[in-house]
Amino acid sequence: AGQEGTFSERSFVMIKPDGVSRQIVGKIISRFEERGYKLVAVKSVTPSKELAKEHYVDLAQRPFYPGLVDYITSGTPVVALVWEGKDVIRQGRRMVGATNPLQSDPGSIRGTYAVSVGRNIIHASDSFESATKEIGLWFNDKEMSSYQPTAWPWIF
Ligand code: RTP
Repeated sequence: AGQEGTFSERSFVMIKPDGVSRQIVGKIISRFEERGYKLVAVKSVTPSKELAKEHYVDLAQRPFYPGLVDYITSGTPVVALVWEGKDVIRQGRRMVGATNPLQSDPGSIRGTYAVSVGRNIIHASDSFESATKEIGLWFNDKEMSSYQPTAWPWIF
């Protein structure tokens, strides 16, 4: 996932089926673009059970895991994204907000759009290790673009 702590750091972000169904994909993408992050990869995917289970494998023992997998594989697509830029992993988590909407900052994405922990709109990688694993799980190298946004010299 790029180099941790550099401008090439990358994070995996997924707009979950509720975000797609509620038609706020553009608003969410805009937040990352406006912050200055570079869109490196984007696709709409209707995840298989296998993909959803592997993505959340660390939560396999949790009681909410089966419901979580059902939610992600509802049949409505998700939008898989890779964003690049300075501190994008930690900053992305802050922009997304706390998992439980009761704790998410009102200015965050979840704090703006979500009221239920089980329907919280969006996922973002929580560490460099997770980002590396998730980008590799959802994308292949050919799907990742390399370019320099014209705004970058003024942002970073
Ligand atoms: P995510 O992985 O989706 O970015 O979420 P997160 O790190 O903020 O939270 P995590 O603990 O990894 O949980 C993953 C997702 O599982 C669902 N969840 N449901 N008590 C519950 O019903 C419950 N707890 C978690 C949420 O969709 C959460 O984002």
